Amino acid sequence: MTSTSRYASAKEIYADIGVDTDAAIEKLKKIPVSLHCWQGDDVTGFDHDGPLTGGIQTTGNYPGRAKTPKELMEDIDKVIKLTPGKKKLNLHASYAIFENGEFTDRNCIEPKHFEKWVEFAKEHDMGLDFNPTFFSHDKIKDGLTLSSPDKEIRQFWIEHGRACIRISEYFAKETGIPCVMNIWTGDGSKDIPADRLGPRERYKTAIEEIIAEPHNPALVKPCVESKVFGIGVESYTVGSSEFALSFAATHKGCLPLMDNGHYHPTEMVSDKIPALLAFFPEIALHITRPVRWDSDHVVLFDDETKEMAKEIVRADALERVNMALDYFDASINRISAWIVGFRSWQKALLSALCTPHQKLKKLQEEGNWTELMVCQEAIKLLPFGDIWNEYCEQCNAPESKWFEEVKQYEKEVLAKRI
Ligand code: RNT
Ligand code: ZN
Repeated sequence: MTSTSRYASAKEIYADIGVDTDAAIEKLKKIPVSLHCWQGDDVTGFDHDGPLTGGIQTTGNYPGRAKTPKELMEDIDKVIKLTPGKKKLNLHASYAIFENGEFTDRNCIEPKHFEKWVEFAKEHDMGLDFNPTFFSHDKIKDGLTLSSPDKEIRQFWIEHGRACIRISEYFAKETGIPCVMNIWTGDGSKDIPADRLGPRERYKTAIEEIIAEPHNPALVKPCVESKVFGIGVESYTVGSSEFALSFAATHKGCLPLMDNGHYHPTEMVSDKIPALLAFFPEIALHITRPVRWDSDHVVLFDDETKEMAKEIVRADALERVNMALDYFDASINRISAWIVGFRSWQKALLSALCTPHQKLKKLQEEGNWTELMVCQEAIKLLPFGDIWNEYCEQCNAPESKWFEEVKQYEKEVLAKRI
């Protein structure tokens, strides 16, 4: 059987349960997912020489890490080419590009330090998202940035946040696509604090000062990302879930960002998505794979990933959820890691778009939990692989070819990097 006839047969099977697979494919082609630039270089960036510090960590030392803007862009080019679907590119402030030995500290960075990225985004017809970088810097004092009791430290980071709002607006104006700007800090403490409220009050005021930087809310969408704990920050996290949610709920234009690695292991972000959609016009996600903790493993086509995509699609909220990937694995070929993760989220979305949600919802509403279970189990064995292959073919990123090309690239490019 050729792939065309396999698709024709699968399409019929889906049509029988009321799913239009052509429409699903067309829809997915238009939904942007933000590709994180930091998988390519282990979250290093270009504005410092020191290690990754501040509550996150990469593990592994697979050869071939991108060390220059040129290398990173080359790698991103590969990932874009070998993945189906519409993209935005997600940058961190630490990826500023300085020319000829020039250096500008984070509180003073300007749009000009990101001109090359804008050019790159335009070439690929992509929007840009942005993140101030509150880690890997010597102005982190006792593990704190925006919540530091030291006014000078706080001020430095507030200025950084404000500079990033200006850069985000520049991105939106240049690309014509709104920029999601996410605020995450690793602020917290290793051991039991004596004051949990003070740092949170300072954090609140500091974020308020950042978002007070004049900007057009239709162009810049500030977010606050919460976290439960980090390595070396086990006892107290300033920007906890309650903090971030309450902040977003009480500050117009500010979105809550949920990273599914940032909760207790039995908490499910798939369940939290519709809870937030009941209150917020828009929310944001960092899609990752936590293995026991916020380990930032490569996203796979696993149950919770599928469940998250289902919640977005069945709530008809693809336009209300800003989806970004966030993982970094340095123990395997980084390009492959990037591609597997991006493709996994695309699979999850397509699979959700090929689910007869109306029919299933009706069964639930009628209280027919028996048939609901039977249907949900039957759906798992539908020939989804044929729909996926058709989508990949249409997007010129066939499943059967990409890994060969990555292996070739490893041989010809990555292995030659020193
Ligand atoms: C860290 C947060 C944060 C970072 C990126 C690099 O735990 O998830 O989003 O991963 O900003
Ligand atoms: Zn995150």
